[in-house]
Amino acid sequence: MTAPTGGPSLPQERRIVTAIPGPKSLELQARRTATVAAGVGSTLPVFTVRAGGGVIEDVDGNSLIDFGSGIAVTSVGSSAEAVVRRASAQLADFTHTCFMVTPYEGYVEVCEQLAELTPGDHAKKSALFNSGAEAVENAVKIARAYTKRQAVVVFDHGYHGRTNLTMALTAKNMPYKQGFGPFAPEVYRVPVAYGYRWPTGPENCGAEASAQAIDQITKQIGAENVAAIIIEPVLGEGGFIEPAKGFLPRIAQFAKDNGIVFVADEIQSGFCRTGQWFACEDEGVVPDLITTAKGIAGGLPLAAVTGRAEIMDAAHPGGLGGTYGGNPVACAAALGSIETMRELDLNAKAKRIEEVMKGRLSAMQEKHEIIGDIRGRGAMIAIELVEPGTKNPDAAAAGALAKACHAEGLLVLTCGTYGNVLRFLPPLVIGEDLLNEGLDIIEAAFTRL
Ligand code: PLZ
Repeated sequence: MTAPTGGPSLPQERRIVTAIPGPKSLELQARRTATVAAGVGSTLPVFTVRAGGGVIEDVDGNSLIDFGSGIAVTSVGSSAEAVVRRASAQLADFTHTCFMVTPYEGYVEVCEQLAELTPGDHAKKSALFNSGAEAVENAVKIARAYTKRQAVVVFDHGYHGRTNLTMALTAKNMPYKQGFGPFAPEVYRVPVAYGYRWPTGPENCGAEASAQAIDQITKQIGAENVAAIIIEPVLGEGGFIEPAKGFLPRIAQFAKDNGIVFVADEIQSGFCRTGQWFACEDEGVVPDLITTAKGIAGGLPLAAVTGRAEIMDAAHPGGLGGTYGGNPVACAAALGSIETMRELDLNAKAKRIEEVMKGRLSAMQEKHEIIGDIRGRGAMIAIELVEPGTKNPDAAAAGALAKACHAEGLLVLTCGTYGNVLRFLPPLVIGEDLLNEGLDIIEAAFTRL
């Protein structure tokens, strides 16, 4: 791997000088608790002062290895040179005009890049927004305008955001939906091909799950009423579930045959995260619309809907937008982020991370029966923890392991419908030494558990 990016003065090392969190973080946490709403959580309340490459430095002088990338955002690192340079220059020129008032080139350039990078060689257009949830909401608006239909189909274990419509699209109740209803209507959930938990085994899963999903759509909703089918090509918050082979192409074909807009939500899986620009490329699926956010802009808030020009143009002028959507600083950051991905070949980096991680995790699985499944692609890798000898989810173990890693200065995240998945999302620019050191910490945590 080439040298990681990040502020040049930020040493790429793990350094633990206090308890985690340290005294200064605890002080800040007390202030935070007094003023920040309880509904906004934090995985690990160490307060950050600098971050870049593969590390996060806190107010107490600790340097943590980052296996989270701010939830799959800082693929190029949290202070990538091209992102900082381009965003700073843009900040000095102008911060905002509102693209709907007077436009600027950066927005157009990002849309050009999206047209080039997303799958398919059809004519494409994009619209830019601030957050992933907003992109998904707009994909639904566009699909409804195009099809003049209302129903939206989503999948078990799917996650699409926290706004009212995207809460409805999201599968898991706690913590995302509990107490926040009523939810938007005309949203229908069907089975997904979760190989590890499929009753007749992973070999049969793709065919059987797609047949079940299609049967439910046709019998319970009516294909002619469906505007959009929305799926994450690798399901993120739901547990890094790669739909069993055959499932995505079959569902995409069904959508095509029935005039339904097929939407790939690549907000977590996109932009080199899985070792390809977009995860749906793995099975050659070409979505009608694709939603992106997170990794696109190296940490600045930017999101997009990209897709077939005729579908994107179905919404009337003025029908899409928002004050800040496609903010010029965020667009400059996106151009810096995409430049970095190309220059450092971050797809190759992600594939190398997969190789290293899966090798080490497989060796751990041989010793620790609690590791039921290892899955994911590129630098989107997870292990599902179960009670030994069963497939009963062990959420307590996932929590305990994450805590043990945090105490040693490795930031890891959990996920999964059952809360029993440990997920690893390192920045793609992490050095291989740090990657292995992080895996050493995970291994030691398993041994101690
Ligand atoms: N679609 C596939 O992964 C965001 C959310 C974490 P926003 N995932 C992390 C949390 O607890 O809020 C996500 C995603 C997929 C949509 C979204 C929503 O993106 O930018 O958080 O709105």
